[in-house]
Amino acid sequence: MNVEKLAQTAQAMVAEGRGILAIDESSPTIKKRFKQVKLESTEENRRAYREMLLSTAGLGEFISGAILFDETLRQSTSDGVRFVDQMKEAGILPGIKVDKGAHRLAGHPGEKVTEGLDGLRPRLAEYAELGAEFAKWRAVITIGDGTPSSACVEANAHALARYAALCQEADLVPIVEPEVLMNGEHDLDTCFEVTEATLRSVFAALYEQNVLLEGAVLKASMVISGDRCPNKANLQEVAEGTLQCLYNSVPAAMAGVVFLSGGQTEVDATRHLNAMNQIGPHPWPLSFSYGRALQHSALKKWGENPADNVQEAQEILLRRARCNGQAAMGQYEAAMESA
Ligand code: 5MM
Repeated sequence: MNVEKLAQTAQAMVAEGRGILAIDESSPTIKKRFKQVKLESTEENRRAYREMLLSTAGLGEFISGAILFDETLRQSTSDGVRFVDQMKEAGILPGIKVDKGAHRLAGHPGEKVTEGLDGLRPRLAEYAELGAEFAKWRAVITIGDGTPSSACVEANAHALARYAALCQEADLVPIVEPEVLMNGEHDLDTCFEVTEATLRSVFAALYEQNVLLEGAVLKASMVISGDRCPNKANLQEVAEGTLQCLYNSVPAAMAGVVFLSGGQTEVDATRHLNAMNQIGPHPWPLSFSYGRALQHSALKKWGENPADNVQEAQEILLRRARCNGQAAMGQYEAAMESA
């Protein structure tokens, strides 16, 4: 394990004013996203879409790294340049999603555990060989009637920690992502309790597995009301609740915290991040690792006419990346949306 390299990469991932682009949708997820814009999920469409995103001029100013799916890591641009090489040229670190998805947790109806530990060591060695600098593993925690169970939280925390230790052994920085889903009627306080318990369990497991926190990045969900909650918390409450929760459970040694967007609108995700960074300074850089909140409008524009709308879609992506880059420094303003 190269401690210095891990710490340097982790710091680069959360460098000032930059964040991560999550484009690691698995085959079923990208099929769903393409369906919304009436596109067929063929290998060539997926390649062309990701080429459109990754070849956006100037993206590296706001995007430190991008998380790819296995298929994308092996693909090239239409000119035959490997995406990994194109990204490195643009100053964007290549990352790879290495989990095998969330599957039903036996004995716990409605709950899931993320799989993928079997054979992970040789897969990580191959990904490092292909040029990946960091990896990602996402656990899913569902708030519902009597859930999450401690069995679900602990099983996911254990898997995240085993994954993180294996990544560091291969000199890849692990992004540790325990996502508390925002689906449900629950209020902000419930989300706070579940997120805090989940994070405490994750950090206990990371400690147990000897994971180097300076060489790891937490990808967290914000503390937010459920999407069907009748009394939704406001911007300030989300920002303060999320910060309090992180302060209660995330060691200061962690290299950085990046947020997922989880179904928030693009602008809400930016405003929440900005509000948190206006309250700082914090023990760790607070940035973004958005999937939908960076891609939604760009995909919509591209999907209308993939042959002609590349430049317009790239402008939309670049604007969202810039707005989030500013939010990562607490300097976002609404006027930037139309700049
Ligand atoms: C981009 O989507 C990622 C992969 O999802 P699946 O395994 O379900 O295909 C996902 O892990 C994503 O990185 C996080 O959920 C954050 O994305 P959002 O859209 O919530 O910001």
